[in-house]
Amino acid sequence: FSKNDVSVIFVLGGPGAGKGTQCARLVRDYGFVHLSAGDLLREEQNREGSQYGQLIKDYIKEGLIVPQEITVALLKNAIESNFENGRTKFLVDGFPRKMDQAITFEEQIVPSKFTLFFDCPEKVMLERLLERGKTSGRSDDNIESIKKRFRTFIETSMPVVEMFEKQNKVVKVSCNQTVEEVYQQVKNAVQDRIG
Ligand code: UP5
Ligand code: MG
Repeated sequence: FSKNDVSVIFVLGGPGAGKGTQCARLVRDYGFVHLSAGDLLREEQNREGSQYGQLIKDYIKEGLIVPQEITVALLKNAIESNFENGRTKFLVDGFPRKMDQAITFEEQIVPSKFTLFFDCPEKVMLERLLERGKTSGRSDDNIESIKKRFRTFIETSMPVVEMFEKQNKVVKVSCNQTVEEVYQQVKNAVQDRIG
């Protein structure tokens, strides 16, 4: 595929802000392909014969950003195989969360149309993640890992959001409301921009 063949919306926000939940609704109503970078990494971690399994496992538990080569390659492959099946509209969820990834992806794969940014107080995210942790089975849904994820988000990922803001490519959604209320804002943002 080439840059003009596909369109990508980045979906960013802190851990537990509701990115995955809202992406699922957009898939249902607009036919996007949802690519969660975290899900792709967890899949790769569990893939038999993966040379990155242990590395991914360690990074996720520590709330650190996996080296971009791995994540960018997983996203590129996922876009490619979906494109071969005729799919062209993508929600890239939880990526880019470090400056180098943002630049590599937009230069080498495709520039994003815009970023949907979920703004959420840490206290709310913490409650959601601890609640989800009771059943999620995720190795990073525990208080130690969650604190590390929050720190990485502020120190490493927010600068990416700020860069896109300077380019006027961020639509901010306040996510401290019910799933349906948040989705109304999300729909408005997406409809305004994709017609
Ligand atoms: N919930 C959602 N919305 C709600 C609402 N409005 N009201 C009440 N409850 C709401 O939601 C979280 C929980 O909250 C759920 O239980 C939901 O029902 C409830 P969810 O939609 O899952 O939130 P999301 O923002 O997707 O949270 P997630 O935990 O997936 O975010 P992270 O960004 O932390 O996780 P991700 O999977 O993207 O990344 C995990 C790790 O992978 C990273 O920490 C990092 O180590 C690694 N990673 C990389 O290294 N590189 C990457 O590029 C990406 C990830
Ligand atoms: Mg998620």
